[in-house]
Amino acid sequence: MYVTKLRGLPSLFIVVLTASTECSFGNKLPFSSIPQPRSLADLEEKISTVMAKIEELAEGNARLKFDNSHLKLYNEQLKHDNIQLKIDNEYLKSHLENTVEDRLQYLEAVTRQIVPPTCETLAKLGVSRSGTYLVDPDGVLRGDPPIKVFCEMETATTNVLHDSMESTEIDHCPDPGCYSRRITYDASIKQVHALIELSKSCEQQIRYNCYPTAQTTGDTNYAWWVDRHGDPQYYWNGPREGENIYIRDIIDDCVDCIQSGNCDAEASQGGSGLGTITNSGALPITELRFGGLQSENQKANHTLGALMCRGHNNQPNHPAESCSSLRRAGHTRTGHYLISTKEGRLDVVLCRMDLEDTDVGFQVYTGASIAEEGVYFDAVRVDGWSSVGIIPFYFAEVNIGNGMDPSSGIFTAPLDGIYAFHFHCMTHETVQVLLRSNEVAKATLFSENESNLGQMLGQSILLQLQIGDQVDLYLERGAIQSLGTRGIHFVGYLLYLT
Ligand SMILES: [Ca+2]
Repeated sequence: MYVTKLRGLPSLFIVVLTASTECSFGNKLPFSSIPQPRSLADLEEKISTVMAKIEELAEGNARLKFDNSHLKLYNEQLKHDNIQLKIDNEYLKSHLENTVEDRLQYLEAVTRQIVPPTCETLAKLGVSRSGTYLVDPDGVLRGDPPIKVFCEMETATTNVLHDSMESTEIDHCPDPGCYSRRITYDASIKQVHALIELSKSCEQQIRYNCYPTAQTTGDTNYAWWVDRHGDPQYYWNGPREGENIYIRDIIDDCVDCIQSGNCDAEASQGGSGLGTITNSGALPITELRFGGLQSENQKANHTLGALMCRGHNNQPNHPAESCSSLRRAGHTRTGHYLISTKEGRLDVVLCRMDLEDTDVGFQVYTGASIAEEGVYFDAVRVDGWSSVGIIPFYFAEVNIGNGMDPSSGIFTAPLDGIYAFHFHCMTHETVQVLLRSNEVAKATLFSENESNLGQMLGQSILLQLQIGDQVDLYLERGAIQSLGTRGIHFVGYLLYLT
């Protein structure tokens, strides 16, 4: 029994059981914990115990294997879930980015519809932080797109920047204007012009630093700047277009080393000047030209400031002359406006502010006009008149528009238009009076009165007159009476402008 059992054991256990060792078989079955068998039965019992332990361990191992395979599966699932989460995350990120981009684009589109024309407007809206802003001087949703400018809010100044604001050394060359620097602005020239027209004042500063240089001497214009029209300008300060204000006039201590014979840069004296061009009609400066730098010892550099515009070019007291001038005055809404193209009259026009000034249909005449001041007169005689010729009057009861000269009896049309005239007088004899326009008879008042009885005569007429046309009453024969009762009236008034 012992042998059979013993033979049935794996050889490993024989070795294990016969060995006396300090080694341990895991924590659960230390060899030292197995007591030496005292008999066969005792040995069988020990073996049985060991076998039970082995089975227990085998079961544990099987559970571990099972758990391990499940863990593997779970791990695979986690990996899969992780990949899916990454995909979801990428999608969400992409979606979020798209959403943000969409919203930014939307906000930008909205912003472009509400950008103000100048920094002056922003300041009026309460914006107080100086910085870079979008403005649209030539109008929202038309013309050129908005431009970026620097708004200096303390003075509500719009600064248009350009590529020549840093100090730039002038290249050596001897001839007048041989050095050229073209100025590129951070805005279209159309927007720059619109900004200038909207503003009350604009200016641009230029700083010129020099060491001994010939360009400040004599009467030769070695330096000039080019205005918005492409014309050279030789004044370096103020608004004085057409004058020669040499650059030396704004510079202190710039010695001519050629003329003085001292071109030693160490010994020479430098100078610096600052000029401010304030002629809005010439701005912006589009090019700088310098010359006269012959010696290596001659040095000069220029710094051109931003175009600075401030204030608002308020609508003048007199009526606007066109839709364009209304637009420059800040009107942006399409609608009917009054403009004055001829003195004394206002024409009703439709201004399509959504169109360009040059578009057909930008300014449409409606045919309706009104006189700035009416034309009415009532000339009076208090006694009769019997001399052949133009009938004069004592005074005018009403003379709005000052068309009538009572003492001469001549009415001069102040406006183009259709006028009404009426003439009434007393008579007791044969009489003939002509109503004339520019000495041409247009109507006749006639009475053949043999009875010598007093009569009241009258005549009315409508005339289309041009400015300056003259109308009078001409007594051809007979006499008219008034009997001291204001019996003679010559009345006229403007009915409609043409
Ligand atoms: Ca625009």
